[in-house]
Amino acid sequence: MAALSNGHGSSFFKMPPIKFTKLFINGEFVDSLSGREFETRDPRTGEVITRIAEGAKEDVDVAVKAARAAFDYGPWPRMPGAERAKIMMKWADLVDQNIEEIAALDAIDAGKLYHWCKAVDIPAAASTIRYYAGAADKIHGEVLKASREFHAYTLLEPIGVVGHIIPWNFPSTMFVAKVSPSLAAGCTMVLKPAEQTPLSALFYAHLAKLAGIPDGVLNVVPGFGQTAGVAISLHMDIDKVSFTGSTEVGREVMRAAANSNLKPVSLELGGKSPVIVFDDADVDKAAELALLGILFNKGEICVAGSRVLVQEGIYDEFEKKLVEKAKAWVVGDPFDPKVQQGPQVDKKQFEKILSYIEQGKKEGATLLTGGKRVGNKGYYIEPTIFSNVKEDMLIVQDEIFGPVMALMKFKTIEDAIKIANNTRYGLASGIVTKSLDTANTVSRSIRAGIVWINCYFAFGNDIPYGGYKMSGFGRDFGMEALHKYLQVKSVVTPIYNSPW
Ligand code: TXE
Repeated sequence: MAALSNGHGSSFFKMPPIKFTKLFINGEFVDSLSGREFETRDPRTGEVITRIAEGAKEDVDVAVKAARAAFDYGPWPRMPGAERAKIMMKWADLVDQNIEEIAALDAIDAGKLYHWCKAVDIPAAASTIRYYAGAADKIHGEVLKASREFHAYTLLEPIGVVGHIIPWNFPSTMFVAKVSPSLAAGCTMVLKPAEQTPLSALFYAHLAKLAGIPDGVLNVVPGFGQTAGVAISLHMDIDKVSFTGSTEVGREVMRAAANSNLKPVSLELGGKSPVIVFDDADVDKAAELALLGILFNKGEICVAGSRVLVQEGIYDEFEKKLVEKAKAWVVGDPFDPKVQQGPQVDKKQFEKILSYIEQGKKEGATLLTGGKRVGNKGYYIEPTIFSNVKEDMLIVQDEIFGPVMALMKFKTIEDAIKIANNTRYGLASGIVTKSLDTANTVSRSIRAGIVWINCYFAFGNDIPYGGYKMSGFGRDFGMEALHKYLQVKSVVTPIYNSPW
């Protein structure tokens, strides 16, 4: 396997300027009240990039106060949607003007491929902002003909102050997926980025201010889950929490909401998504798709196709091609344009993945390729494929969140559906077949929030995204996401002497 440049030795090594390291509250960058800071590290080397102001409960309180005042008295929720849209469009333009810098921040903070971020993630972030800006003046209720005696209509109102808690694997995508629909709805908010990746969130906040988003509407409080995160989910003055992260923490967020003010929560959690390849598939293309399904973003994506089910007629040929392709996959410095996979985000995730690989070997699965770290610096891991796995093995049931695939053989369509649904998760799924009947039958039988037929990772601003089962509930993207941040109010008035 080609392991390319790894860390400081690389001629591609870049360090963008770090301009924002403080909390963003009420339109200003401020120190934390405790004066504490934490380190954010470069996963290429494990070295410290910079120190960031560490928000905790008291800082969340100040941020919520600012967001509450901006909601109760400020212009944002009261503006006509078209005015909010104008400001959001300007924000999107500023994102477009700073693509390279934001892409570099995500690459050093999260180990993401710089050229991919530059070409896809950051332009897509701007397009997500524009999508919801376009919705801001199209939020309306319905007129209801309640009865002969009453006339009624519904108003869609912003839900209030929103708490967003986001993870580190897609710092830009997650930021705009949460912030844009809630802004369009007229909400104000406090967002906590993941402690591993605070840099781009602060940059987006700076651009939001430049665009004219009023002070207090968008507050960004970097910090840890057990302090700042808990303070958000327990807060009595936050009206809704939108969370993306692990299933374990999702449970805690829901419990905190129940134990405080019963705020509604939406949870986008883990996954163990199946990719099902049928005998009639083009084997070469299917192997390529399945490999991308697990290796894209180093497997750090909640919809990773981590279980690959292949029908017996093509299994041997598929396995051979898959392993060949995995061996040719290029791991290395995420700033190098030839590289396909950068380092895992941090030491904790790196060690978690390696320990699952050991677990897989212990459980008796066959290691077809990979299984080790790459190089001796940073958090790089080889593309890893296990075969001869059993459905109850931990590597088949648990979310590994790394470049580790479990490959399985099946006989009939019924077997495939049964194996695919044998998981506590239900986020995504993929089907590779030329048969429309097979695609239709399987897509209706899979208990997951998205089914990709003859494609994978096909995302779009208007495609809702979220889970069944323990993958959570609520949807990001699409108009579904906008409605998470709206309340329905019914208004009823009597009508006298109407014959209708
Ligand atoms: O997640 P956490 P971690 C999965 C993936 C990964 C595992 C652990 O399997 O290996 O989770 O990753 C904040 N109250 N996913 O530990 O802890 C935290 O600060 C409130 C899948 O990084 O769930 C961060 O901002 N907030 C996932 C966010 O929650 C808390 C993406 C996510 O961190 C908190 C990431 C608490 N008690 C990990 N504890 C996906 N669905 O894409 C932590 N946080």
